[in-house]
Amino acid sequence: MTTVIQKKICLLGEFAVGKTSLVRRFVEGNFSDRYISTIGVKISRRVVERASGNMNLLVWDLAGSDEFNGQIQANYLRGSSGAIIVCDLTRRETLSGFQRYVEQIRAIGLEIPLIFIGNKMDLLEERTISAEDLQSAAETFRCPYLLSSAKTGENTEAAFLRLAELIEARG
Ligand code: G3D
Ligand code: MG
Repeated sequence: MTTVIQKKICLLGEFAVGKTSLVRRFVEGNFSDRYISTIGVKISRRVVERASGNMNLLVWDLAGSDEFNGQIQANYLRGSSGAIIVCDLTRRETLSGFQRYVEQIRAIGLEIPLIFIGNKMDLLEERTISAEDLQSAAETFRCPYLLSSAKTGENTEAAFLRLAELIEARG
């Protein structure tokens, strides 16, 4: 019998950075198993095959507006085994949110692996955040980072799989 472990991960990032698009790519239509309307969260599921057994990833994504009060934020984060924090490489202000998200995660006592994603790497001409900017943010918080495109699919799966690896390494 194979063991299946279940892990919750959540997506964080300013409005329209591409969180939902990244999740959609990753779960490939296997979307919206559950929708918790009271807190505006959509939960999708994908099984990732790992050497140690299958990992059932429950991906939490904000369904509506990304504005919420502190209580919902805590409910959204609580129980997560990892998080993907996303910025939009064409909107410089979306990078400054990273610190806030990391602080919110730590404020509720979560010590979980994080991955920083600079999304929309396909929009080269419009890029206002460089790979070096992202790298330096990642170094500040000691997190791995990746540039991705939910549009082309580049590094989309890789980001989720990397997080799954880090979660697995934590045991
Ligand atoms: P959010 O869930 O973080 O709020 P969404 O963001 O996934 O809803 O994406 C916001 C918009 O950005 C969408 O455009 C989506 O198609 C686009 N988008 C997401 N990822 C990428 C990407 O990697 N490259 C490009 N070029 N666009 C992307 P619309 O026009 O549907 O609002
Ligand atoms: Mg969304």
